[in-house]
Amino acid sequence: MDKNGNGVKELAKLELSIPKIQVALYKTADDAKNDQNAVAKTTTNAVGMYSFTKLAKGTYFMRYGFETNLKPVVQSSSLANADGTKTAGIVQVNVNQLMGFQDLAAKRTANLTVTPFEDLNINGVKDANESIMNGKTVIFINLEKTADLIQSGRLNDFNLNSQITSALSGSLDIEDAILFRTSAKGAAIQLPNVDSGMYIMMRSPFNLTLGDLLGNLSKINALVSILTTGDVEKLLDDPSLIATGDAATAPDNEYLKSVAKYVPEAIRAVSALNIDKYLEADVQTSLNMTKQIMNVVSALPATRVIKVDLNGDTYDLTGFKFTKTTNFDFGIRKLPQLTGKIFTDANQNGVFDTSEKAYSTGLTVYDRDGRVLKTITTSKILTSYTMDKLPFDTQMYVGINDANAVFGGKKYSGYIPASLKDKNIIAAPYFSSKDSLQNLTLDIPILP
Ligand SMILES: [Ca+2]
Ligand SMILES: [Ca+2]
Ligand SMILES: [Ca+2]
Repeated sequence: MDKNGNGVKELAKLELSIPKIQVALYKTADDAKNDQNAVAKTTTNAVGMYSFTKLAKGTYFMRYGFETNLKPVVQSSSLANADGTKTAGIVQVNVNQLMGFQDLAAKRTANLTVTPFEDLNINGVKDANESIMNGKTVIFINLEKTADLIQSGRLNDFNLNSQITSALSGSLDIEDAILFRTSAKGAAIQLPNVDSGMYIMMRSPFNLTLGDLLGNLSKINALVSILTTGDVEKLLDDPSLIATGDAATAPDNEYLKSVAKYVPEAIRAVSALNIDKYLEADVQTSLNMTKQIMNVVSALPATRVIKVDLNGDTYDLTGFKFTKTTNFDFGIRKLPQLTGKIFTDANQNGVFDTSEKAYSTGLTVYDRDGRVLKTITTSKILTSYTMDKLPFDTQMYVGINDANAVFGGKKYSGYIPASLKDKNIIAAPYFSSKDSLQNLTLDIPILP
């Protein structure tokens, strides 16, 4: 196991052999690349040794790294490509003596599962009646690699257009530093073959939309600009970019502003960390080493700090605790909504009777400072209306735009802020993010 990734086996660094991994032998490089016509296949034994016997003299190609928790490292005997690069995981060997030795360098990796689900009872845990939400994007950031990406200027130069196909499917890799993944088809997101390192995983401030190429690229461009400059303007200037339609990104943009402030700070802080020491340290020590980063990240909602160690073991370090796990659940709430019927209450009984007609007017939701949070025009034909994507934890006031319309329901008699004194306010709903209530019914009878 090549802990330091230099392609050389160093016992002094406790780089031990890896048991029970597959090794295959081929006559040609092409066969090795395509895993076809293997001369022989074997598996390393309990102490990580393998052997191929009774071989005719000549040149062979060995391939390894078939396991999803193993990533080959380039070493001196790795297959050389035409452009001078080398292929990790395929090694060229010349068999011309009775016995030969060949070390194979590899790193342990982790297979992670990310589950965005609708957390109906907001306990942060996926209960049996709660389902995976499709179309929710999660960003997985290797802090060290991202710091390097930014410092070297490669992030600014990164050509997103070269990633067109994957952007269409809602997942995109900026090198192996920043990964975007979007849930689909009711399945959890799989992150196979994750290198050892320090990671943060967070709900994206936007969702990548299946098939929306240009939209996805501008969203990612905006996020790249946040990471490189801490500047949120690009995203805020274009509200369509941040419309996730759920509770991780409240309409006041607080989440986004925190991302812009704290993620670049965490990336800067990782540069001061001795990452090799961190990776070798036990979990408690690594927690202590990363206090500064943890402090920064704990200010971000819906964000995890993750350590994948040199053995591929994975720990969730969020909140200064540690849990060994490869599963990361992201509880999501749909934003609150108001629904009901708005109608001319012909018989003035305060309730809707089937013969009563729809009443078309503007309906507006204000906050206490008189800012418009949502406004709709109700239908001339259909009596039902919906005002969705309302904020949590905000005192709201519902007003009928038509000042002359007389509300025939139970009058709202509570406090009305000065800024709304001249509005036709009929109700004052409030949704707490700590409460599972997210739908309110408000029928609006209008006196004829
Ligand atoms: Ca080494
Ligand atoms: Ca739950
Ligand atoms: Ca009625």
